[in-house]
Amino acid sequence: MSSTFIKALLAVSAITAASGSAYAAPAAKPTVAEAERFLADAEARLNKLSIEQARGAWVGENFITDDTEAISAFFSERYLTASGELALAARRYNGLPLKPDAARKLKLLQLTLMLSDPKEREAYTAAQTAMTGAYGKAKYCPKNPDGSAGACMALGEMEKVLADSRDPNRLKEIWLGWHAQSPAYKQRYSQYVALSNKGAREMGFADTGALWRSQYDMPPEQFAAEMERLWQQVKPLYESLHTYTRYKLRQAYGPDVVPATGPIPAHLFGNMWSQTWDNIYPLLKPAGETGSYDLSKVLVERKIDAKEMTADAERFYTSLGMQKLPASFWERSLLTKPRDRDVVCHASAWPMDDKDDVRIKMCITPTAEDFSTIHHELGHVYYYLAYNKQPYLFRNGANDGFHEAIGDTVALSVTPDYLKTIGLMPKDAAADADIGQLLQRALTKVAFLPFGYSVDKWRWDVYSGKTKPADYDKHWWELREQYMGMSRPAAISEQGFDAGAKYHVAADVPYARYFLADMLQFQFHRALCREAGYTGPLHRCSVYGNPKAGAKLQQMLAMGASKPWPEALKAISGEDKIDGNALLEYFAPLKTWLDAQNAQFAAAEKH
Ligand code: X8Z
Ligand code: ZN
Repeated sequence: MSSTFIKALLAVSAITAASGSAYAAPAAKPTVAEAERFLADAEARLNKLSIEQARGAWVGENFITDDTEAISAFFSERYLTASGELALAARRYNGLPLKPDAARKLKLLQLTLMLSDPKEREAYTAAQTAMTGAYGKAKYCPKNPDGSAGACMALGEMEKVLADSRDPNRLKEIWLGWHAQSPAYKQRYSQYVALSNKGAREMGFADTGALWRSQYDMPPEQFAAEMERLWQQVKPLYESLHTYTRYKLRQAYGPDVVPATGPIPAHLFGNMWSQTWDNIYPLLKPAGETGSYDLSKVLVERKIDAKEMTADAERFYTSLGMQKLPASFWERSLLTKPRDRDVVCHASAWPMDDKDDVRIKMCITPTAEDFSTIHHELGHVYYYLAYNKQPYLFRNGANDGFHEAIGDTVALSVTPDYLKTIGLMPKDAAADADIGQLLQRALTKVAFLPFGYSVDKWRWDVYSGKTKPADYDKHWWELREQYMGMSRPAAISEQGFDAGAKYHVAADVPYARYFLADMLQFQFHRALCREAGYTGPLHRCSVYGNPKAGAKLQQMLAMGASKPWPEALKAISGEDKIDGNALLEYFAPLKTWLDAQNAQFAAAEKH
């Protein structure tokens, strides 16, 4: 008998003792009744520990100090210990003729990593909290031209420069300034990867990447193939957008900065990771469009604060028939960046307990981008509220892509007409016509696709050991060139850690979810618009104020993770496959237009 197995048995006895249930020490042959009691005890224990873990992490990310980091790591480790022990103990019941719910719970319980050595568990959780904290407090401190120390810049300020400046040298400086921060935790990351893999292997997975790919109700190889299938489906649309963007960037910055062929330098897309390009819409907008209506400008001019922006988003959800956010949401959320302390500003939504303590943490600025992100975060919050009656192991999204897609689905209904309805756009404002609006949307949704795909393609190779630390950047940029058509604005080095300059790599949050969400949100949007009886073009549909559509959404949200995700997808859309088709339908008029523009540009360049 291995020592880990003995530990698992001890853990099971400990649960029995702690919960005082009638559950006896495992007999030689497991029974269905024993498995059911085991699951009930496991859920009770994990539920309790998850609440402590959430509190520790909340404090850790809201007040980054050495002490809070230690507190956060302490509770994470306790959770990790329990979930690992329970995962191992759960194996005993595999193969029993359980009811479908219990069988599903047993499976979900085993989709985790298990580190049997307490020292390694401690090192693992400490590294994870430390990297999240390091990312949160990283700053770029440029020197003044005279060599003296200049003011340090936090990520938010740097993102603003990337969004607004059109000076390629300044853009490059800021881009490099941020990407110079992550090498500080590169070594820690590579050690963390080794520990994480060890934990995945103890549970029988090939590595952590395989564990991640196993979370989608299908074998991991099939999931990788699904991702590739989806990418191939939407790739032609991305290519049309990339080609058009190249022409426009060449016009703006000249041929010395933007080459006629090959990858485009990554600092020119208005975003630190070039994952969304909406900030450069003014450079790309169709001739004749005024682009004069600017939500960011309205928010600033009218001094609409973070709370009001959040309340506007809440109003969308209540218009669908959903509940008002609980008072504790408003009391406990962090909506603006504190002036006197470091926090993890990357937007997030938190289920704090098994009731309705839900919060968001976000450094809101008055921009259209943040307005949309608040809708995204509230999507998570309403999902938490909808499934909070489910048993612990089902209190989750149908898969993680569903969780990321809900708020974005709602934000697709934030159309110019809707903004007029709620008074955030003057009634007489001339919004750009269809193509302008679609282009704006494509700069967030279509531009994102290869980024969403390639982040975890890189991590899968890191976790499998195919990519070693000295090749982290080499491989990161191979993928970015291959999928996104972009290049690093300066030489690649063996010490570099550009992937670590992205929050989800530093904090070890899987990323395939956002790629899936990019497709799913259009499937959900199309389904809700149909439910609302809408028959026009998808990009003009808004389900604001339609409780019938709201009920359809709510029905799926309430299922949580209780059923395999294809059933949840079926409940809302009648489809049982994630598919790029709804996204392609939404953007079809833009694709035709982009291809015509690109043909004209190509013809003009020939002459
Ligand atoms: O991280 C997020 C959300 C929180 S789950 C703000 N997103 C991804 C990112 O910022 O990289 C939303 C879209 C992609
Ligand atoms: Zn999210």
